[in-house]
Amino acid sequence: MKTAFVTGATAGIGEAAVRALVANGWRCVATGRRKERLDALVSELGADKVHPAVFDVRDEAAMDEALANLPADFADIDLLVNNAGLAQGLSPAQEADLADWQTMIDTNITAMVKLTRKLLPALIERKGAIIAIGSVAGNYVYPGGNVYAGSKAFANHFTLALRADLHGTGVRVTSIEPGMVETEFTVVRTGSQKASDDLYAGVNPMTGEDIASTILWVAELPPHLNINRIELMPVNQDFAGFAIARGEQ
Ligand code: NDP
Ligand code: 8X3
Repeated sequence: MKTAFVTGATAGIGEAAVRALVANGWRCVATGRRKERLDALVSELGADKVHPAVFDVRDEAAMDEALANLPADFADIDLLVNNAGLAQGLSPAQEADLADWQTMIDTNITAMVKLTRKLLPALIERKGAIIAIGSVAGNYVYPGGNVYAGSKAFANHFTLALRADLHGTGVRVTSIEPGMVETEFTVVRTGSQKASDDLYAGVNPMTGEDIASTILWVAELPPHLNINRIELMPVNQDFAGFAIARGEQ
């Protein structure tokens, strides 16, 4: 039985990924700050299938402790799913709260690279795989995207760059870059719980399950095959053109 380490498994894409992987015979280390959500996953899917690792990914000491305390059955990681992340603020750069920017950098960039670096020797030893959830926001910019978009451009590119360093090791690396997915991310992003403020309302967005099936598909490909990157959007999302302002600047 193979073992996956899925960050951000208390909600959205990560939670759906754990369900999909376990349903297909994987064991999962499921991480997040909300212990009760992880405990519920363990109750539902079984303690032999899910190990809850409760820690804030920005806390390196807590990350180290979680890695050092993996039970024997969950200690040999075959797949790292770098998923935990968030968009916070998304106001114009000139109005942005620096604390929001720092949170996104710490979570979407710093935590991801630290965890990846710590798991790389084990992943190389097992000829494992890394799947990272980047974003279309890393490929196309939009107003208010600023640091979120930058952090996801980093995620997309760091993941691709890992392929170069891991050349010849047998480790597979894939960047999955979704557009709009209806998850708790949409609430954090808009800063509102009101459905009428939901940016994704009426879009018929993708679901966590849509992305989880993609993760599962990539994870189960034959070992000689590497998908470098996948970009997905709901049909109702597309690219905007250039914005043009006329007159004196
Ligand atoms: P959710 O808000 O539903 O889930 C986010 C997950 O990340 C939660 O499990 C949360 O766990 C975890 N997380 C966030 N901050 C921390 C932290 N400091 N420490 C530990 N865990 C943390 O969002 P999604 O499922 O949509 O997002 C998952 C990934 O997908 C993100 O990287 C996001 O950027 C990306 N993405 C999302 C898109 C979308 O439209 N939804 C589109 C493209 C990419 P907890 O709060 O319990 O700690
Ligand atoms: C967010 C993707 O399309 O909502 O990562 O900006 S999108």
